[in-house]
Amino acid sequence: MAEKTGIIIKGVGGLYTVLLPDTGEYLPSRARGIFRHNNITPEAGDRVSVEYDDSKKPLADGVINDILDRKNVLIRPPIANLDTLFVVLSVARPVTITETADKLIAAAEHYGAEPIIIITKKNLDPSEAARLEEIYKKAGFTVFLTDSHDGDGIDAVRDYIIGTAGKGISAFAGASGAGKTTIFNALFPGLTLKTGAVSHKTGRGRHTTRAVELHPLRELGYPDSPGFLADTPGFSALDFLRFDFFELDELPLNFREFNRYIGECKYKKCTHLCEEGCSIVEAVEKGDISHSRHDSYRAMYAELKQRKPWEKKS
Ligand SMILES: Nc1nc2c(ncn2[C@@H]2O[C@H](COP(=O)(O)OP(=O)(O)OP(=O)(O)O)[C@@H](O)[C@H]2O)c(=O)[nH]1
Ligand SMILES: [Mg+2]
Ligand SMILES: [Zn+2]
Repeated sequence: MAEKTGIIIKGVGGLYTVLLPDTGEYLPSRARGIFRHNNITPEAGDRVSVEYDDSKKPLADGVINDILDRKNVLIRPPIANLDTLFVVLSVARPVTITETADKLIAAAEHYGAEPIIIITKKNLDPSEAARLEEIYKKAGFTVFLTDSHDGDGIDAVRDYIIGTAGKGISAFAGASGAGKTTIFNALFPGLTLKTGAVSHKTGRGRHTTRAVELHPLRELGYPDSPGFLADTPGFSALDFLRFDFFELDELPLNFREFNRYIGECKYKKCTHLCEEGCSIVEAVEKGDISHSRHDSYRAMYAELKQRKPWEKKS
C-alpha cells in the first residue's frame, strides 16, 4: 500500500479522479465515510491524501483519507483552492444579466479568487460588447473581449492563463450557453470538449457541461506550467435568484470600486443605497461608478437584508 498527496481533478457521484503529481497518474478514488458524516464534500481542486495499492496497474480503488488545508471552497461553481475565476459573459444568446454576473464576481471577491472578465461572442453584438467592457473596466477588472468562432482575442487570454494564472487553479464560470467550453477548446487546439447549441426558442444554454473538471496545463501543451484550468457547468437564472454567500455588512467590501469611498460618507452607518451625502452615490452620479454595478449592489442588498436569522450561516 502507498499513501500520497494528490489533487482532485473531477468528482462525479462520489467517484473522484485524483492526479498524483509526481508520476502524472490518475487514481480513481472514493472518499472515506467520515467526510459525509461531518458534512464535508471533497471538491475538484482539493489537495488530498490518498491511500492505494501501488502494485495494481492501472491504479484503482484509492481512498481519500484527508483533505489538506483549503484556501477556499466555492459553492457555485463547486471548486476548492481557486485562485482565478474567469467570468464568461456572452453579449448574446444568452444575453448577459449583469446582476447575475455581479453576484458571481462578488462571491469570487469574498472567497479571495481574482475575478477576470471575458466578454465573448463579441461579433454577435459589438456595441453590447463595448457596453459590458466599459462597465467592468471602470470597476477595475482585467477585461478580455473575445469571439471563439472568429478567434478574436483568444491569444491574449491564453497568454494571461499561461503567464499570470498558470501557477494556480483557474476556472471558467458563467451562464449555461455563454461559451465556456467553446473558448476552452479554442484556447487549446487538440482539446475537443463537448459543447452544445443554445436553444432557439428560449435563447438559453442546455447545460452541456455536467461536472467541474480540472485540466493540467502541463497536458495542454505547457510542460512548464504547474497550474490547472477548469471548465464548469453553467448557471441557470435560478441559481443566483437569491444571494446568500456572505453577510450584509460584507457586501460593500466585495464591490472593489467602492473601497476607496468607504468611510467618506456623511453618515457612519451609510448603506450606500441612496442617502444624501453618500460618497458612493455621488460617484455614481458623477459617472465614476457605473449605474449597472450600483443597481446590482442595491438588488443584492435587498436580498441579503431580507434573509431570516435562521437562514444565516453560523
Ligand atoms: N457566434 C458565437 N457563438 C459562440 C461563441 N462561443 C460559443 N458559441 C456558441 O454558443 C453555444 C454554447 O457554447 P458552449 O461552449 O457549449 O457553452 P457553455 O458555456 O460551455 O455552456 P454549458 O456547458 O451549458 O454551461 C454553442 O453553440 C457555441 O458554438 C462565440 O464566440 N461566437
Ligand atoms: Mg460547457
Ligand atoms: Zn454611502
